[in-house]
Amino acid sequence: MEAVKGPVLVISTIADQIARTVEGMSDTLSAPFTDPVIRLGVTGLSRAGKTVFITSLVANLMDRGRMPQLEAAATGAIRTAYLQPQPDDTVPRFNFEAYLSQLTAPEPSWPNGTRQISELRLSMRVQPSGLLAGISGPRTVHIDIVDYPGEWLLDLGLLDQTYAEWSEAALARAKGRPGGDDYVALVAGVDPTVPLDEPEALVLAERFTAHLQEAREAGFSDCSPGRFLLPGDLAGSPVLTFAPLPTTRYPRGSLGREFERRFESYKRNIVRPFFRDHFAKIDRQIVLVDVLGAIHAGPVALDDLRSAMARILGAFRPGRNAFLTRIFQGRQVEKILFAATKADHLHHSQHPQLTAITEALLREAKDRADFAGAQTAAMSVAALRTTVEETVDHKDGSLDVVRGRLLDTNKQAAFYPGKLPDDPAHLLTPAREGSDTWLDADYSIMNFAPAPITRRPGDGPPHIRLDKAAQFLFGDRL
Ligand SMILES: Nc1nc2c(ncn2[C@@H]2O[C@H](COP(=O)(O)OP(=O)(O)O)[C@@H](O)[C@H]2O)c(=O)[nH]1
Ligand SMILES: [Mg+2]
Repeated sequence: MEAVKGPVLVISTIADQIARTVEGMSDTLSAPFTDPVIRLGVTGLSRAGKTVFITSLVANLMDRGRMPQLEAAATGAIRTAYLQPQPDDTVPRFNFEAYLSQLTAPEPSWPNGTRQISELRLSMRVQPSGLLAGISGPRTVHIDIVDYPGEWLLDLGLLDQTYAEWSEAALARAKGRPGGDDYVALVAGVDPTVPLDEPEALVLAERFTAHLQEAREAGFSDCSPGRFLLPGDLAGSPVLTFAPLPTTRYPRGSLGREFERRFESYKRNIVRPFFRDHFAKIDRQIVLVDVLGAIHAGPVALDDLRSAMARILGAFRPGRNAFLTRIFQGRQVEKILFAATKADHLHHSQHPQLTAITEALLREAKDRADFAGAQTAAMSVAALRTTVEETVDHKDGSLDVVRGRLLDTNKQAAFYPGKLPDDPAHLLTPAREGSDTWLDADYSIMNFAPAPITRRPGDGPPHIRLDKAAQFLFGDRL
């Protein structure tokens, strides 16, 4: 729980309330006269697959030939779908056209990583079916897709922490992780009570950031504060120039006191505005999770993914946090879909196991809370299918594999990632117990290039279960 700690906090509290109230008012005033809007949040840690997901989803909603499981597409209720200017002028637009042409070029390539929030409005003309079909004409439904880094959700936990609590936890987490021991050793030689020296502060922040980056690259998920990995235009600013230090009483003007102040500033100027201005407006949410990538990185990475997901899910339980309760004002995210991405790395005979592992990863977090009534589901998806399935002869009988073009060599290869267990506990238990390696199996991963696509008219890019995901997320509103 967050305590009211001083005048600054009270002011920002009032600002939060005013922001929500003014907005709430304009919502009510204009609601009956405007078309329905669904704000769909798309999140996931970096490289989870957000950009590819949004690009393929939008392309497949515009050309609906591959969307049989989306009811409104199958029945023909969706007449047309088209892009429109988004409602928020200050949020960067999701660069749909550029990403789609990259993915569907004669020599397709993956889009570059994105490091900030972006938005896209897709509007659909929908002809109501059933009782209303005869009386009412087609109506327009807008889907505002908001792409934001999952790392930013991890930051919610910071709001409940003091600088000392955060420092202690961050130093403990760093131990044994890539670059972490170096940072801990560096800090051991630092006296946080000495007067602040800005070059020294910068070195500490840079070294701590480098450690977070290395850990992320090695497959760790919980690498917060989120803006340290994805700084955008804040790179180098004082609000990101802090790092964990040994806890003690920091005198006035000392390094420790200044880092404490900047930590509070990070919470106030970065974390809170994101939740207030963006997160609190989301109606439906998809959380993309690279479960296969974490399994490949090993038990420690898988357990870290589990705990990061538990913290991310904390953001969807407004009742748990005074700040969230205030900004949500009784609203809630109505549906949350957890999607294991890149399922085209697996033959479909293994998709049920992948989905079961995804469900189990989230179970602990789900059991602790009811998500205040939000409906949740887990699925295995591939936003862009890069492989075809094959069954090949193998020394122990036949083997279900996938075949695709490798990213680094450009060669075609058949690939079998290893047998995922039917019981998710066979992975999650050793992960929780901190095993260094998987005991009875080795899970490999290959990076496939997007395959050149020949599309029939009316078809979007090939995918796995995007239509099912769309049906869950907003099918009920079409
Ligand atoms: N095989 C396959 N790879 C994918 C898929 N989606 C994403 N990827 C891979 O994951 C990388 C990161 O995806 P991206 O959408 O940029 O992730 P973001 O950082 O969450 O936006 C891509 O460059 C691809 O290599 C998919 O559906 N199938
Ligand atoms: Mg992206």
